Amino acid sequence: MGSVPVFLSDVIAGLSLPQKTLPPKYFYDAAGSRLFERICRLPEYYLTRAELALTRRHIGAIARFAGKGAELVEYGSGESLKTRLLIRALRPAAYLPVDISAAALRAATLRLAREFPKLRIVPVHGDFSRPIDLPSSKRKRIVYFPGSTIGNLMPDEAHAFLSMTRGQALRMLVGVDLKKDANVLHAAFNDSRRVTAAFNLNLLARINRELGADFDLKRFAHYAFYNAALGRIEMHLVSLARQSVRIAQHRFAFDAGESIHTENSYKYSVDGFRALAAQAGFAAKKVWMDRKGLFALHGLTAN
Ligand code: SAH
Ligand code: AVI
Repeated sequence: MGSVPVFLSDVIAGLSLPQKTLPPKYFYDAAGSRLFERICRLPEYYLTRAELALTRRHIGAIARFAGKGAELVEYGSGESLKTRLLIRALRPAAYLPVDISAAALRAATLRLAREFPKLRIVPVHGDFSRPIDLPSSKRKRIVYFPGSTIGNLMPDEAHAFLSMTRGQALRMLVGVDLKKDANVLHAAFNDSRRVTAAFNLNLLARINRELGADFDLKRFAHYAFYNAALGRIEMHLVSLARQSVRIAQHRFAFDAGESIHTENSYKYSVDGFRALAAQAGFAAKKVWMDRKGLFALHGLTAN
């Protein structure tokens, strides 16, 4: 007997929990990555614009902190948008984008190779929720983790991730969305064009496509709210009826109103994130923000 593919076993395990759950890393098939790129350009989704603005504004100081000529490792690189600013300023010896989305990684690598013909690009297709073996090198490395992707990890997962990267580089740049007015957060995850809803529902479409399931997408609705007590946006897919869904040889019953919890997006104050970094053995040496104080980029050094 062959082993059960990990996507299938993660889906079965998550939907068997009392609060049905799916890991957010599965959002990013080719369609999911394209939807995320559209989210980044939405008027309500301030995160990308704020991080781009702060990176442009402080690029000199960021480059001095990161140091020139090292290898630049980026986790969750997606379309490598902000990275272009860093590549120009740092002139890295190599760029190693790491992403679970083969499609996004391929497209970004092709685009960057055209834009920076002299840059050595070493794409790494992998899942950073497990230990990742990067190709060995004698060069110094800087790890870049923008976009507040760290906010999609539970605090214990964020701790495990930071502990892993601590063994890979002495310096890190981590982009983190700040706590703010819940209405601003709510709008960013409930955009009027419903692109975030499509992004959330694509997870069920992907399960149908790849695992031969029979989710009826019209019978699930996107639901996102700010959970102030836990400091996170929660995204759910809510069943609009009592129904049952088949996935491979498994069946899952849903009550009307029952949800699948698909994503958390934690928001951290500057001090809250510094405490998380300190627990993983990093000292937070620098922090840069956009003019509106929406987003922070932390410069960490390994203790
Ligand atoms: N850094 C980009 C993209 C952020 S979206 C930006 O700032 O805009 C999050 C990215 O992380 C996606 O490209 C997704 O495919 C990737 N990703 C999510 N979970 C992952 C995991 N467990 N391992 C590797 N990549 C992951
Ligand atoms: C990738 N990540 C940081 C996004 C976020 O803001 O948490 C994912 C996302 N989910 C809905 N909109 C965007």
